[in-house]
Amino acid sequence: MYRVQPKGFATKAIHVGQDPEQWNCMSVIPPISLSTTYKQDGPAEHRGFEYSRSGNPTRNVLERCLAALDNAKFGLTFASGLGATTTVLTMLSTGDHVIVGDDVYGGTNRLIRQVISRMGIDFTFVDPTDLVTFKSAIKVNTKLVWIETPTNPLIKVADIVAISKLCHESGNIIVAVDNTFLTSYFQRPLELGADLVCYSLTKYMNGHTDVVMGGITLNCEKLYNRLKFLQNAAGIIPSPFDCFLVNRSLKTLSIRMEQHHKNSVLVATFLESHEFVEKVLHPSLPSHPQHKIALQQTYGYSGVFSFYIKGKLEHSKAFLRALKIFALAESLGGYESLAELPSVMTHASVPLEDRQKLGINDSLIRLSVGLEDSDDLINDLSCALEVAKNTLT
Ligand code: P1T
Repeated sequence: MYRVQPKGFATKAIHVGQDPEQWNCMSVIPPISLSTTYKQDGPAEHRGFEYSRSGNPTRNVLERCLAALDNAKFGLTFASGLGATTTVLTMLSTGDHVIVGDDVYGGTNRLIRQVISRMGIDFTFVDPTDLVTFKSAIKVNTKLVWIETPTNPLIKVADIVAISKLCHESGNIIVAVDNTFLTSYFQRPLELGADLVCYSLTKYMNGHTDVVMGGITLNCEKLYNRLKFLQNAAGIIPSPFDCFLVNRSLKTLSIRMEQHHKNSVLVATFLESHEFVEKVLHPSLPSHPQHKIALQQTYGYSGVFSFYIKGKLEHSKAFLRALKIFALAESLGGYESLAELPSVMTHASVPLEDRQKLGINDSLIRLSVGLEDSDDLINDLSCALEVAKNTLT
């Protein structure tokens, strides 16, 4: 059994930051403030807003609500999930060292290897489920740990309590957890000891596949002030219209996540029993290596998981082409079901040697189970597996 979700999440999602009294017109739904600039009463005398990059009323509403959902003091939003990651990494200086989970989103891997490492910042990629190796990777100049849990696309579950303890005992290391796959509804890393929670809000938090955005929540005021400064100084901000959309989407986050959980468990259980499936990677299944940790630190699971099909690239391709309800597309977390092949799509930029070592091969298929009827989804997968099975090589 997963942890029991405390009451109050849905109420916070619907009300925090939304008080109609803050607007002259008493708007129940927060208005979209498109103005790029705000009239000042006197030079440098303003009423909270001066220029929309440094602060915007619609963005403020969303940032307050996001913080509340993680029981955090502060929230910040960015133009994309990678924009949030970039902003965190720009807190570092030349000579600093960072430990990164070995299985992270391909774009995060590419940002680190091909952009940030050129600025004289040193990185070590480590399996976040192997605490012994993790500990030995810590150096005197380690300033940041960046992990995803569950990881993308291998769905490894890291022990946030243990990693945070290790990092805080070993020095002043900031622990950042990318919580994109579970959202604040199913996992709240700050309560488990992490310092920063990062999101691709593009995924479940928005959930409607129509906004690209990133977010950070945190409790430390000093870190917040630095990140708030960088949000304005580097300028990787979201548009007010997108903030409005994500804020609207948060109102249904709890019910969407409950349904993603139900559907994905049914689909994963079906796949695990299928003769043409080698292995299913889903934290709700007792066969998952970190199943117990998942139950201890989360309140449930979302719709994204991976499985190995029996066969080779041709079989994976035949399967993906045969799907009718699942769309063959990158991304995850929307109400619609998606399927993809990480080795040639989302994780193609991870060096081949690393992919081989990790197990991101041509038989690994990632699903994002949406909110359609589970019977229809299972039927779609069943028919596509049949096509793959009958593919001659
Ligand atoms: O796409 P963007 O909003 O910039 O978010 C980047 C990102 C960060 N963290 C995780 C765990 C992610 O999965 C992503 C984006 N991932 C995909 C687009 C994908 O298909 O995996």
